[in-house]
Amino acid sequence: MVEPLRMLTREQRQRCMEEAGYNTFLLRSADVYIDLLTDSGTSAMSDRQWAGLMLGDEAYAGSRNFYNLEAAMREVYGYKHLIPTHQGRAAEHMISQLLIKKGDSVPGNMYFTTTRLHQELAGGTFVDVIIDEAHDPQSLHPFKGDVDLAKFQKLIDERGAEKIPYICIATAVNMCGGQPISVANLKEVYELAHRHGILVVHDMTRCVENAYMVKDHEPGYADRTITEIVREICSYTDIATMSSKKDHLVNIGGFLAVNDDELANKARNMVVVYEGLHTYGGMSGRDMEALAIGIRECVEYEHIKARVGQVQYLGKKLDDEGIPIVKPVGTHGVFLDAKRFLPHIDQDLFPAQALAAELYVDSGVRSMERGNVSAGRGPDGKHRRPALELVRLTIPRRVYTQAHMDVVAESVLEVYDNREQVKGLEFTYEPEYLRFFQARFKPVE
Ligand code: P61
Repeated sequence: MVEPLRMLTREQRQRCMEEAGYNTFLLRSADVYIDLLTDSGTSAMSDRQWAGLMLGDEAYAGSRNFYNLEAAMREVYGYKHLIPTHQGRAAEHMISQLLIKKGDSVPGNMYFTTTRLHQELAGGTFVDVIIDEAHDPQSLHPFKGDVDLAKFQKLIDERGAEKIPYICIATAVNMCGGQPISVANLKEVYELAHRHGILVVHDMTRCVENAYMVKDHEPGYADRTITEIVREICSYTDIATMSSKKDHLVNIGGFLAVNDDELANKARNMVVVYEGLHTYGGMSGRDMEALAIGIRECVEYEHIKARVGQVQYLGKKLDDEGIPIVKPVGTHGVFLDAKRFLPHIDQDLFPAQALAAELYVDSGVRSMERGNVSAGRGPDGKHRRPALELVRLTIPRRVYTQAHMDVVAESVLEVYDNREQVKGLEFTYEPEYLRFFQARFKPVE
């Protein structure tokens, strides 16, 4: 399938950006030339997946597509039970409500927006236990997703294990650039957690991408298949939340996976309240079929190599030109370092937000802020001012060509050359939850 692209003039894009309140989430997609907002639900499905859509069994209960999905999940990831959901945050909501009590601490290898919000809404407090290198865009550590075991141990000593229901481990950590966790580190995390009766919840949204990096960089894994590595990663975790809109190459879908029978029953009891019956959880039968096929396709080596290779291509191009980016380049996008790109803009005037807006005005390329706006306000009511102030150029899977990447790189260079002219932004509307999605801004004169 092809889709015509429309190229607006610079003046038209300037007007679109003003109307969107300087927030790329509020642009209309018809006004975007190359859409690197996200890799979530934006990948292209294969011929096999489209064929799967024709096999939808839309029975209310017990659809055969559900059983195909369950079998595919067990084959690739190895968890025992699958509770389907319409997307990842629904699984996060359920597991947070089921396991977190008011006053609990929930450690994790860097926050993710929706994950942390659901932990907070359940009464918990997120505690960052990722290694310091993850917060440094210039550190070349190959596994910036690793947990600092001393930080985790300190939290256990200070709070007591009974106040820590689980540690949340993301693979291919989104907020620091799509950075992998090593299998060796994860195994140690699992052993430490289990010595204290703490569960390990795996945000496996981009686990396959993480497995590819393990194969490429971690000693001892070069000859293992992607599926073998994914299975080993999952074996050091107890529960998984999944947004299938990423690795699984579908436009919508997700699930919660658990090994414990009793917890599975509780989650099934909850899914009927919020999502739908436990054999569809918000997805249609045809969605589940395309998803089952996507699970098997995404672990094919040629696919994942090409996917990560395209991201690395854009990263290298920008790095060669001296553009400040997060290094090493991760797996789902290239992240511009707005603090070094726009050093003249204070972080409370949202340099990454301003940079994403400027890039769109320059060329129609849509990206996403991942900095002070995304981080939100802390308990003291102040902007969190995270160490990482980034703009994410996220690459959908199987959609764009290398030529598109070249256009993106050209535009970034152009904006870099004129960076002194970019101004900071201030809020004109700030929503209470996940403010970055719907916030509006105006330039500060
Ligand atoms: C994304 F700006 N990610 O990266 P759902 N865990 C992880 C995700 O990456 C993720 C979810 C859980 C998106 C969409 C999105 O702040 C934002 O299926 C590691 O989106 O519910 C989603 O899965 C949630 C964009 C989400 C954002 C939150 O573009």
